[in-house]
Amino acid sequence: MTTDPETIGMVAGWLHEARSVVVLTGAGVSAESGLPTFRDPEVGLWAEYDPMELATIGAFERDPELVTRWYHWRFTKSRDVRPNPGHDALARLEALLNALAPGGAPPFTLITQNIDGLHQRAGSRRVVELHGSFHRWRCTRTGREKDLADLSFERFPVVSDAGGLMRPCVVWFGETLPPEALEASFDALARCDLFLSVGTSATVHPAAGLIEIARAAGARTVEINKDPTANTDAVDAAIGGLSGSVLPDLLRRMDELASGAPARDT
Ligand code: BJW
Repeated sequence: MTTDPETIGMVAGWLHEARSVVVLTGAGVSAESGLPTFRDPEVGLWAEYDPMELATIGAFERDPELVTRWYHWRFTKSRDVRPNPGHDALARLEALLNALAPGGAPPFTLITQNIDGLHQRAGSRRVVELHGSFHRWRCTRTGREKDLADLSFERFPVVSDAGGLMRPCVVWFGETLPPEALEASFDALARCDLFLSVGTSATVHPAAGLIEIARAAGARTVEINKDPTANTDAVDAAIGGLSGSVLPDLLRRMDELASGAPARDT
């Protein structure tokens, strides 16, 4: 793991050269906005309960009030925070790569495991939500979906007009991922020549396996993470640090490359 300017300059060069970039993000990218990650010791309902046990259909069936409160608490927390410089840098990267290669296949795909919508709020346009979103909820009886804004959270759990419990449109353990999200991910990975894994512990599948698909397609692989993960020793470049600092740094280096200015050490 390194934060040395040489590695950052090298990865900025790869980004500048790449024709198709895929970025996979996890909870670490939203940490600097003030949202708890899954596997760091945390506050509120996260300190009292193991998030890995709440994110299951079994937990919802056993205690729908608790699980609904947890997701609603997470939504209100996310509504009250802002995207951080890491989210902003990824939105700028997308715009920059689109401007460098107008037309044809999209040169940038952001695949996120996060359900908080912060990438979209930062201005990212092409976002694949692998684990769904807590902005949409669906009736467990009819399958009909509603926007969170159209639901009342005065009582927990939330019951639909049809008498079914409402659950967030997120992917819990043992559930399959949205087929359209998987398809969009596989499409992008098949043509990607640079893959970045950012702020994820890379422990949950199938997201954790996407890096292998990118590698098999011939892509260079990069990890940006606060702590080492199972990927750290296998990637072409591992940058240890906070995504809210490393990503803006990479963008600055890319701007310098795009304007022809010599890259300076930061
Ligand atoms: C920073 C930072 C900063 C902090 N800057 N970095 C193959 C092998 C083994 C098991 C399986 C397998 N295939 C399937 C499975 C089973 C299971 C699984 O993966 N289990 C593992 C635990 C072993 N997978 C599934 O069940 C999936 N479904 C599936 O495969 O269906 C087919 C199937 C069905 C039935 C049987 C078999 C197959 C579904 C997985 C759904 C995951 N859902 C959750 C909840 C989503 C809704 C919600 O948000 O509540 O997704 S669990 C949770 O983990 C959430 C996250 O998206 C996901 C990943 O977590 P993430 O983002 O990596 O967060 P953290 O906290 O783990 O890591 C944060 C990292 O950031 C850390 O490394 C920090 O250091 C770092 N960091 N601040 C940079 N500022």
